[in-house]
Amino acid sequence: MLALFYIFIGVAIGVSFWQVTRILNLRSSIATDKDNDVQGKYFMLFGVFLYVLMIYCLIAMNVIMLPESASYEGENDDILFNVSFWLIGIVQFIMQFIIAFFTYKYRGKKSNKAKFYADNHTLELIWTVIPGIVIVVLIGFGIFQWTEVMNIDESEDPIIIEVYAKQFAWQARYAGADNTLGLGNVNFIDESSNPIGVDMSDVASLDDKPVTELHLPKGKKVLFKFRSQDVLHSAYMPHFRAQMNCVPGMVTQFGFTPKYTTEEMRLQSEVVDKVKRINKIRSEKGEDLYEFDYVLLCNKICGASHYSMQMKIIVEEEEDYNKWLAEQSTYGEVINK
Ligand SMILES: [Cu+2]
Repeated sequence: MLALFYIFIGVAIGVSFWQVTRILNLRSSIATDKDNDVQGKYFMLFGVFLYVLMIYCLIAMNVIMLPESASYEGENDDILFNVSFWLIGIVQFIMQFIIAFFTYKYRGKKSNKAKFYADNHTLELIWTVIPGIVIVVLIGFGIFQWTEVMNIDESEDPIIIEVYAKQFAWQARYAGADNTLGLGNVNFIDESSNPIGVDMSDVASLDDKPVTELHLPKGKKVLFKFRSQDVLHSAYMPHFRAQMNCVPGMVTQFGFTPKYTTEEMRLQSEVVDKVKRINKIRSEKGEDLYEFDYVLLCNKICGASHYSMQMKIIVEEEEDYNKWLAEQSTYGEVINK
């Protein structure tokens, strides 16, 4: 398939060069009605080709889209995405036809005379006001959604987790029994005993729990706070529709409420189909089979091993989550060992 694509690109570049040389020859001649007729029909054909390509992409590429949002807040992201997608899709479907058809309909003819048509206030009002209203509604909805995931009310007691980025790994810290993260600063970093620079003189640090895997309880609001040690990273949790830059020298945040446990998500038909497709490719290559897991990725090209910045996320029932969390050691316990 890729080879076919390269051949297509090669042919397209060749045809472009050939056409450019033909344009240079045209300087000495004028296009006839027959030329315009042929070019107009070619353009209509090109329009049909675009429709076929678009419909093919819609069907063939739909399978690589993410499954349903695994967070309650992400549902609004999906609504916004779908509304924007269909709006743009319908407008472009109509415009594509108008561009192709009018190019043919008004092709050059010796007998035609151009009409002088300066402006039309009604038309201009329509195509300014309608897109204006649509954009205000879409952006307004986006701002509402942004506020919902950014301004988490800490008095409502969300679970607070720090996600720490550095080239090229994620680390995380749970806020412990007091649900307050101890202070952190790069000056406290010690690669062997304190890799993420937690301030051990802050009493809030002692019950914090460092972990290498994220566990989240289903149905409880989680507030993530991000730090970066070195360069810009971006914490991306695609299944929850969440992404935030991790910026050295400052703390950024977002929050969401997980909707499905990992086990529930594995049973969803969209996920089952996706896993089947991936495993078909993997087994053909003789690779290990894949099992669905939520994942935290880095979505900022932060260096050579950027792609290896991944952390597994497990969403489970609250009971299992509490059990797992109780098994994790606090900084205080680690120091006293
Ligand atoms: Cu990164």
